[in-house]
Amino acid sequence: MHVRSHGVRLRQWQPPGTTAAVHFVDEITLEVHGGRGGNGSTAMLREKYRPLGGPAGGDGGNGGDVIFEADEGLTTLYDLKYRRIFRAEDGEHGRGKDQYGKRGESLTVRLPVGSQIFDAESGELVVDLDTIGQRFVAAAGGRGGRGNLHFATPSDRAPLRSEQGQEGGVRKLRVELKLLADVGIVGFPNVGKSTLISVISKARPKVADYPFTTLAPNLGVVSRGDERSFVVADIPGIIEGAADGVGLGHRFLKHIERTRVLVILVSVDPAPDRSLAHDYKILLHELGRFDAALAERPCLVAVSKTDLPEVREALPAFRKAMKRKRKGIEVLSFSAANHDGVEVLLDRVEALLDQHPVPTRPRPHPLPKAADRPHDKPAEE
Ligand SMILES: Nc1nc2c(ncn2[C@@H]2O[C@H](COP(=O)(O)OP(=O)(O)OP(=O)(O)O)[C@@H](O)[C@H]2O)c(=O)[nH]1
Ligand SMILES: [Mg+2]
Repeated sequence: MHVRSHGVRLRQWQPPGTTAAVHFVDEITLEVHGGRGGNGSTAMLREKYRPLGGPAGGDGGNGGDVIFEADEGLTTLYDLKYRRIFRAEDGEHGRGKDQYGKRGESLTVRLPVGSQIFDAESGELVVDLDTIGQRFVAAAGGRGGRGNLHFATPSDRAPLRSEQGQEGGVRKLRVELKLLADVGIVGFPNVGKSTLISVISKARPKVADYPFTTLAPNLGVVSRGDERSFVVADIPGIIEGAADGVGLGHRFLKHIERTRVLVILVSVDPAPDRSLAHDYKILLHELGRFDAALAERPCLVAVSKTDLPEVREALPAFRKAMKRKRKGIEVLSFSAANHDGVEVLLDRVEALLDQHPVPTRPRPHPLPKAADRPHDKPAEE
């Protein structure tokens, strides 16, 4: 495909059949600036009948914080891509007549659950927003300065002293999204991964009969009964050589790195060098090349499109081969077209999830309340 950029013709490779640019971004760097604290005021009360009313300069308000919040409704960092600096509001300056400045508004930045925040300079992991609703103060606001009414002493009843507000915290951070899902669906292009997720959840990814229809991960919530649900991720197709960048490469495998269970989908493809057993082998090999732990992840193998006669014909030989080579791995089959076997597949996924419960993560710390934070404490005399 050719595109024009600044009048220059550029050659750009895209997977066959794709045209749309993808609004999926999984890494950004940004700067967060806490609001500056307002200055304390130096003022004397002078009223008509109280000429020596004393110091009356109020405190400056604290600057607002920049707060990150993990939002389950987001699956990409795209919305933040073009906004590099996030600044919370400054605190107001204190004024005369004992008036305190207003606290600066905090700025809440919503990030997808699974966003990991790193210090951009040291590379150190600052926080992993892996829990829905988790909040984290990325940059604290500066403390407001005290006004002169705090500095009166018996010997100095009219102090001219007040404090400047403090600068807010500033940090350069890198946000890397690794989606959080319970189940990852992996397979060659066109095997019906997106069709499956559209049948078992409310997700409606694009489905089409050409490879690389899916260009970015999709998440779907599978509800089972009233109480139970799990999150499934459909990622772009994997092909031989993905580790070397063939097709869409390995880029999206990181989004299933944190799943508990994989469903490896295979189906019959007209390409001459492909077979169910061949595809399965390649997929495991590519998973292992990306991350050895991923190839070891508890998994189910499922053969899709069983409504097609050629799939049904290929099934017995595949089952036999799997029994020989991979004892203990369950081979299921289903058709997303007529829903045959879909419920059984979900039962088996659920059972496997039960065997591999979520590792217990410590609950995130609640945000400090205003009264607990040093710069929010009432100024000391
Ligand atoms: N007959 C039949 N066709 C199916 C079934 N499931 C999916 N298909 C068709 O297979 C083609 C590919 O389906 P997708 O769901 O887009 O496949 P995918 O694995 O997501 O493909 P990529 O996103 O390109 O990796 C589409 O034409 C679907 O209609 C099925 O159960 N039976
Ligand atoms: Mg797809």
